[in-house]
Amino acid sequence: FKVARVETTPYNDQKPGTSGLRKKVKVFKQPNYLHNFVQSSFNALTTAKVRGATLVVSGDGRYFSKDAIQIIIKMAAANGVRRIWVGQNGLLSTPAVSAVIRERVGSDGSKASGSFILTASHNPGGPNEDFGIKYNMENGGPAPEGITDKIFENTKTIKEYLIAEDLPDVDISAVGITSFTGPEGQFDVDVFDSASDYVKLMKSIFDFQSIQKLLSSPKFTFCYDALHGVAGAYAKRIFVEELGAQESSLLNCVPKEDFGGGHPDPNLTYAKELVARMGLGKSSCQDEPPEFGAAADGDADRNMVLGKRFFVTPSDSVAIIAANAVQAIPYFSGGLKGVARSMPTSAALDVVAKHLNLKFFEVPTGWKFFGNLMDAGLCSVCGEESFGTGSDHIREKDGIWAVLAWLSIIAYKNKDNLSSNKLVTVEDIVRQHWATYGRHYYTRYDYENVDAGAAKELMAYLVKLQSDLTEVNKIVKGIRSDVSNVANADEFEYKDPVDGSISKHQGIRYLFKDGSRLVFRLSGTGSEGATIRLYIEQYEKDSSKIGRDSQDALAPLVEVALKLSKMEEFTGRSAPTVIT
Ligand code: VG1
Ligand code: CO
Repeated sequence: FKVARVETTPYNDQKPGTSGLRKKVKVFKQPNYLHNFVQSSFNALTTAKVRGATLVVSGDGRYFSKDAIQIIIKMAAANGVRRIWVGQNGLLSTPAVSAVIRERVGSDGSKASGSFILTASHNPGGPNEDFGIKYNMENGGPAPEGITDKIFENTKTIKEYLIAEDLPDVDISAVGITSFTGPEGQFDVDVFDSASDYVKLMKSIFDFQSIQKLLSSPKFTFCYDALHGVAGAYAKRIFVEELGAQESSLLNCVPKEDFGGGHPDPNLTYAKELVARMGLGKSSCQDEPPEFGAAADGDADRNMVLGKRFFVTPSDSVAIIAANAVQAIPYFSGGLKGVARSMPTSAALDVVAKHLNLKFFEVPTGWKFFGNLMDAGLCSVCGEESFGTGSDHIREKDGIWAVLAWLSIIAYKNKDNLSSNKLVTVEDIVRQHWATYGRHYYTRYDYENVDAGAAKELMAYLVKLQSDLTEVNKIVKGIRSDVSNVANADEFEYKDPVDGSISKHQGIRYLFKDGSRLVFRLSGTGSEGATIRLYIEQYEKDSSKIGRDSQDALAPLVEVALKLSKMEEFTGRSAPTVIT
């Protein structure tokens, strides 16, 4: 093939957000839009990470992925990349990409040094929906801000990109290596099985035999919903073929370009079918619900865990995994190096860390901050309130890992009574946890697609308010006299303990004397308008008060949050788009 230099002009909207660049497909389809971003990414990397390198290119299979993969292959060839690895049909979950970068060795001994992941994660897909691209580094984690800032700078000045226009499209539906010859020698495209590296890694972490025993016990019933995302490519292999779950326990496990028209976000609003099957929500099924249910998002890095008629908050989930990991999961049998959560995630994990005397870190939203801690050997288990849970086995959150962690814990709690007909259920495990550590009532209100100007004004108003706590408390008491005092208010700022980098403006916090918190942030993953996220949390140690309905328990704080922020005045919204 030949290398063509193609002239181009910059776009001014290619700033990567919390997790890469996410835009409507029609934005990505503008002339050279994807090309500019890919070339800007190559230009942001050191030469050694491009020339002669091995890169992974794959994603959640959403609409436009197949076109994008062919474009990236041709551009990689022209930029001197030696090899491109592609999951069969272009499918690799985000955690599987991370695993492949860290674990896979090519037939010629090659190792990957980075990856383009093609996904807009939990955003819907299809011709009128979202596409996304992000770059992951040699450690298998998202590019740090230093790199994403450079990519953005490059997109603003780009003048040309390199492409092997005459390279034929590669058939990515069949496993195998295709070789080409370019001006600098050989270039290979290696299409490989999407699941095997990841399955191998999972088998090295968990005790598959004990999970298999649990799944084969008649008193334990199981259900998994991939929401037509890429998790489907793993669910059958792991849950059915390896662990012996019944095929009928898999819902929506055929990956689709448009996620079947749904919103591939595993929460109580969007995972409707699973929620009904689990006996939650209004339209619940007649049949006896399964004992355990879980769902994933489009790229399978998120998870929702449910018990029979019972919802596990993601903040509780990571705390419970941390509390039980050493006993229940062989990978952690030597102990935990430390634990970490994102700032808006509830403090349930903090209490476990304190109790078990573990190193603890609070980082800004987004997975890239956990990676540095893990690379430095400071953190084993981490999580976010946004249905993200994971560990240092890779450098991304991991939806299927979280499910296997929960199944391991359930298997462990039932190891002595699997033959009796009593089961220690998901709900039992969570209630026992609350009884030991106290309960963090928690809810998140999302206001999606709000006018961007109005959202900024609301945030600016809240920052301004913070300068005078006496005034804040006067307002708060005027709204509800039964909530505690605001003891502190700030904008969260993080200094990375490993590389010393500072991230500012990571969310506005109102911290109450009794440990309650209100947090306001703007989303960094949307593709249109602004999304305001409001996080509300209240800690209850008194065991007689831990069994309340969480929306009831939080009602006073919610009222304070909405009135204090003048939410309706600024946004015109009387209710959030989604409550989780
Ligand atoms: C959201 C979540 C955040 C998560 C991010 C990426 O970001 O709040 O916790 O890490 O999505 O998840 P934001 O900036 O919109 O609040 V995924 O599964 O979309 O890659
Ligand atoms: Co995701």
